[in-house]
Amino acid sequence: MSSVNVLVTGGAGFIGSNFVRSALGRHPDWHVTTLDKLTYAGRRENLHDVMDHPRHTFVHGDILDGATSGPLVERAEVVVHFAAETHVDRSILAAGDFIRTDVEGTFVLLEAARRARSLRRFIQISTDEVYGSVASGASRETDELRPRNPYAASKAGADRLAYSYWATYDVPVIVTRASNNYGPYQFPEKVIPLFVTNAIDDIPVPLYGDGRNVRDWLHAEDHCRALDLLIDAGASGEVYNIGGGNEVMNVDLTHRILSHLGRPASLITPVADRPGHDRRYCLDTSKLRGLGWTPQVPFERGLGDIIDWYAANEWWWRPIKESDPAFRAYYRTQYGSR
Ligand code: NAD
Ligand code: TDX
Repeated sequence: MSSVNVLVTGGAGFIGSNFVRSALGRHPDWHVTTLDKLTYAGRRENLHDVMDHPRHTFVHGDILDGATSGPLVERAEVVVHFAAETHVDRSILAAGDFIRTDVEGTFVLLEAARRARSLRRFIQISTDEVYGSVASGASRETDELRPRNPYAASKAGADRLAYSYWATYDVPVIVTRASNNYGPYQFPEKVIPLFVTNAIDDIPVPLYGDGRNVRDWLHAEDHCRALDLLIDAGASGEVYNIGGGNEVMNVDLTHRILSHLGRPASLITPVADRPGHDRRYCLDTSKLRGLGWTPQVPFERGLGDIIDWYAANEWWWRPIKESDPAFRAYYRTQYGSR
């Protein structure tokens, strides 16, 4: 069987590692190459069970380094581009790496994609944050982009740059805009793993502002299934929203986490709001559903299972929270000396 060469950038991060694992399991004809810089968020442990898989190659490198990333793109039939700086709060503290990796890094990959001879799909992983805050209704793919924080703006830049390489150079780009993901191996700076791991340790969970901001939760497995479908059935030059359809207010999410773990509501500590905090995201997913996708993981079950996963996998998160100097320095900046 001849193999399909698939390049996954950022494959050692949260969603990327879930994608690499599911791709190797679902596609016996794929050879997957992971290209990852291993920033604070990228970890070999995230791929521990597939690192030595016979159809997986791991390359430690920076997408901005064209000498490394260029030939990998040129050899690929499918590129799934996850690599990015991804945490909104960090982008508010310092935006430089977001512009460099998310915008310029995407540019380096797209330039290589112009030269690629067998490339049939370039998936640009964008985000629902590019639409900005949505007071009511649901964002459609044709809606105006109004990103409101440096992370979202850098992703919007990359999103439109990728689109322009389809319109101008016929690179087979698809742009995906997913809602908030949850699942295993999510870095414990993001709300669900942060709150779950704090609660396990009986330490306060810092809820921003009035806690009434709304996010729409999508299980990483459902995200991966959507990407699989789009690689085959999506149309170049198109944008697809990927949303779980699970709108939850942060304060309700927090209560659910605490109650699942049998921890008291008194752990909830209101803290200063995130500057420019988007109130609500919500995606209209009818375009993707029209291709036959529906989310498979109900949020009630998925949230419970993922809380149990973090409880059972302290080997993964405890070293990050307790001894990773980058995490500790960041956490101190955000929340003081806890
Ligand atoms: P993450 O922060 O967990 O992982 C990012 C990965 O990219 C890490 O492995 C990191 O080492 C790698 N990386 C960063 N800079 C790099 C560079 N210059 N060269 C090579 N590798 C580099 O992120 P995530 O949450 O898995 O998000 C993955 C993608 O999905 C991002 O593009 C993000 O914008 C998008 N997205 C995320 C969510 C979400 O809820 N997490 C929702 C929608 C879209
Ligand atoms: O300590 C916290 N307290 C809190 O109340 C943290 C870290 C977050 N929050 C709130 C802010 C948000 O309303 O929880 C919500 C979720 O926050 P994050 O986990 O930081 O995610 P968000 O800002 O919504 O962005 C995520 O979804 C879109 C990802 O981090 C992005 O990469 C993705 O593009």
